[in-house]
Amino acid sequence: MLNKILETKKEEISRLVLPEEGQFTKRSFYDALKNPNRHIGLIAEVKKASPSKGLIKENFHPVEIALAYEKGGADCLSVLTDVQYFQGANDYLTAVKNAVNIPILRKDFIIDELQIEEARRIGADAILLIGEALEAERLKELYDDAHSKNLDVLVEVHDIETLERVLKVFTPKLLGVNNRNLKTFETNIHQLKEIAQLIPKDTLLVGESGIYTKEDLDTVKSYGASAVLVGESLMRKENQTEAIKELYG
Ligand code: IGP
Repeated sequence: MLNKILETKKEEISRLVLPEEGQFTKRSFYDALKNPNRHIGLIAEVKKASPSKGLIKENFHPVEIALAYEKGGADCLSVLTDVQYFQGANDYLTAVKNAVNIPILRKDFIIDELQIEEARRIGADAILLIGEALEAERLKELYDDAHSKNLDVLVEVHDIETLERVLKVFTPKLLGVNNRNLKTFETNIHQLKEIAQLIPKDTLLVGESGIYTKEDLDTVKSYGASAVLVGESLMRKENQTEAIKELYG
């Protein structure tokens, strides 16, 4: 699946036309997670659909969802911009940025500097870089490029092998462990346990995917995560403010 998505991205990049510069104030994604509102930080994801679950939210209104997340005390938001596989859009991110006051992660499959410039221009405060999608040296180049554009970076890995490959080259400030296996789509929150032990102590750890309950939250916290990234379980509820309150108990 990941390979298929990356093929699509290469094709998209070949015909990418950068949008006009927008007028946005940069918000620090990293600082927001470093000083979370609750005992464990929350990146709440605006997610309409996914390749594994299909359509998650009918009557999808990204700005309403984002405002409800902010009201519920989310520290940051993640907005899917991939069109083909996640039914996301750059316009959703820009609309959300203009509506809320918290930092926003552009959730997409970034493999080129052009996409980073695009992220900046549409109003993102941070980007995602996926360890399984890039050579570690290339990941570091894109990581540096994003920082030179004043964007924060969430580096995501799924397994220990990828983490070790990345750590040989550099130490990310923010590291996400995706509990979802991108080959099988299965999620296993215990994926974090072993990986967490290998993470340098100044790196902020984010547990991603497959988090549904307060127990899950407590489990990933006990494994050392400072924050979680939650999409589906919050999106499926009627009211996203209440959904966050329920999750935190
Ligand atoms: C959210 P979930 O299981 O709560 O909906 O997961 C987020 O972690 C997931 O959407 C995600 C993702 C990604 C999506 C993690 N890494 C990379 C697209 C690309």
